[in-house]
Amino acid sequence: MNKLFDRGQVEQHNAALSADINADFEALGGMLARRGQDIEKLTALAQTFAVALPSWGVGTGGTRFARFPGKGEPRNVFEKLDDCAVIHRLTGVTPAVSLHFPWDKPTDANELREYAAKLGLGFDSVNSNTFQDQAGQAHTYKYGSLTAQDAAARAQAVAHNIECIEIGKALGSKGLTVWVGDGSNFPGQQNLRGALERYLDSMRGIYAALPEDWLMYIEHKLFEPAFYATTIADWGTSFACATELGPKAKCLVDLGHHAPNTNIEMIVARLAQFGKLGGFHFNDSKYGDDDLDSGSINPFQLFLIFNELADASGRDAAFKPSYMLDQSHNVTDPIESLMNSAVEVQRAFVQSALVDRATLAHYQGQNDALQAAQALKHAFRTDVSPILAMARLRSGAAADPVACYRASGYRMAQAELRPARAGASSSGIV
Ligand SMILES: [Mn+2]
Repeated sequence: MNKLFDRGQVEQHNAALSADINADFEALGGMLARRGQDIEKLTALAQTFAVALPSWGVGTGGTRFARFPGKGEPRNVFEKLDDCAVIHRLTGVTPAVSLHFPWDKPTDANELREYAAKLGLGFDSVNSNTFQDQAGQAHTYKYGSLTAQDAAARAQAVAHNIECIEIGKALGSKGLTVWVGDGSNFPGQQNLRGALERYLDSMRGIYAALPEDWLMYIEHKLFEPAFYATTIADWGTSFACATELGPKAKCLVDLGHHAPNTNIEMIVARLAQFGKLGGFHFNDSKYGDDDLDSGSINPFQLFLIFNELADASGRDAAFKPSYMLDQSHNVTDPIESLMNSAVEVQRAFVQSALVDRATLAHYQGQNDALQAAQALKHAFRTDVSPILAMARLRSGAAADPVACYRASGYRMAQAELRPARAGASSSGIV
């Protein structure tokens, strides 16, 4: 458990850094005031930010070639929640966890819900898994799940999603994220239209089981594991299916699920315009679905996405897509990567609030492309770290989450408490 952080360690850590943070905060506040911006408002805004954690992210991910697990990795869903609680304790921005079934399937949902509540955690949307076969499963997903030719395999996949909803209801979740790897590896292998018709038919069965106050998130992905044609490959297909299914179906944008150089911020603008932007899986990529840490490769893209979200929020105060991290940590301590990534996404959120929208609109109206671009760059270049640190201090989190975590010895303590067990940890990337 995270008792380590209940012994005044965070307070001691913060006390040692608070003078420096106050000085940096004051200096930045003065600079922002000259631009007509209020650092107190920005800090209060930073404190409203939240991003959910993926339960599968607290274990080492790995690639299709190998996995090199670290010490003290969580071996079950309770230990995953323990690690998530540490991340929230130190960053103050990750109050909810997204579970993946059957990996995280509880024997007693109420027990799990109470356990999470004691840690100060809630549950974000739940995720189904029909991209691999489970032990003892009657029908294989080798040739697809929701789109399978075999009606029994499709029915099994629908039933699994409905079971996910039932578990999610017991946990207090309000959404189901559906990603399927269905598709084909050869031209001609599948009738492309027929596969999507079967998908929609299956999804209608799942949609019918959604509670009134739930949303269904449709996650698209360009390719992999299907390397010729993926059934839900792009935002257009996702949008068409969400529209076909009804108002409770929305599109989920996983940043890594696009071709390199795709203008993801424009996809965000389109989906927001037509009321179908449900949420995000944040990560970063260089080549494909790399699942690298958020903001590690292209922080400007992350900023531009949040710039579109700020624009959408300005048009509709009720606009509130859900935010979640979805990353694979292969060479870092997953807790450190998730803390850092949560802060990087929060950083882009705060930077987007620095954009002077009236000035930007003015330059756009004048067709002054250079100054319009500079209006964005001006916000992006501003180092808002003192705002983020102050927000953490005021929220009771750690001024420097990674430094506080390292000083605590949490990982070494877990290595003692959690001896590795073969096959005990499920970890995957979607
Ligand atoms: Mn994802």
